[in-house]
Amino acid sequence: MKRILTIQDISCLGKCSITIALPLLSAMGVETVILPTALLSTHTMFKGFTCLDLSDQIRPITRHWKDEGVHFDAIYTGYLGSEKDIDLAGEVISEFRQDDTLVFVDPVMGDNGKLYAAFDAHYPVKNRELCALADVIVPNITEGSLMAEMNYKESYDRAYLEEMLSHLCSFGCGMAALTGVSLSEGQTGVMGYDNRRKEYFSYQNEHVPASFHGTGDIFASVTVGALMNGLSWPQSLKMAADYTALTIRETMKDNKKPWYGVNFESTIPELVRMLSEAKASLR
Ligand code: PXL
Repeated sequence: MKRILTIQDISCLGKCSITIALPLLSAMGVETVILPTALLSTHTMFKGFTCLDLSDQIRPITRHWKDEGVHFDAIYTGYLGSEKDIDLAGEVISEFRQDDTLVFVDPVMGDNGKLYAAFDAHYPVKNRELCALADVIVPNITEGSLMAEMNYKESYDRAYLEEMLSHLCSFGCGMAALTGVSLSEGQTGVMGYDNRRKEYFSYQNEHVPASFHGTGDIFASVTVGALMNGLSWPQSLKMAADYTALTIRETMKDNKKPWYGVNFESTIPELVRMLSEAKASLR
């Protein structure tokens, strides 16, 4: 069984980060080791959240794992929350990366053209350094534009996305995918770039007119889970896009507060079905 280490926060209420990665990756048949960087009462879009910084635990925990001689097939980082935690995640990557370890970075820091309130203008520079260590990165357009130092555009063409992707890969990662992109009216999906093969890939679904917290974490978790199951880069991005769109549609039936997150619990059986169908096509 493949084993992933995921480094992100635990937000107790408001589904995101580890409370999404752990159930989805487990459902996809991947052992998931967690390294929580902080314990929050809720994610940071709620008012009045509490936050216990756990970063002083990272070195003692990983030292213990080193003594155990543990091997990770992938290291997946998500929301880190501070520049110090980005540096610590970089240390963990250098310490545990082996030739067969996939380093997957979701540089979570903003949306809709803006950095999240907790971060200042230097945070994207630090995230770019972390992305340079990665094999795969999955920013949204806001995060991509901040790291590539390009203007954020609400409406754009394929050339804008291609320029952003090749810029991002020029910092060092092997593959990059921009999430939440619209290549034609009424459609939303993903556009990826494989820097080794110099190949672009895009996949679009009908746009679902709703916005929920945590969909980026759903997309990232399913992509890395699919890659761990032996699916190709385009197959993994397609599955992540389809599953994210399906889960948003499912959540729309339940008229609750969008910042509580999506109802992925109801769509896990479909994820398992999609994965086994895709794996059967590999045989
Ligand atoms: O879903 C990304 C995320 C994860 N963790 C925390 C967050 C956010 C986005 O705002 O606040 C704590």
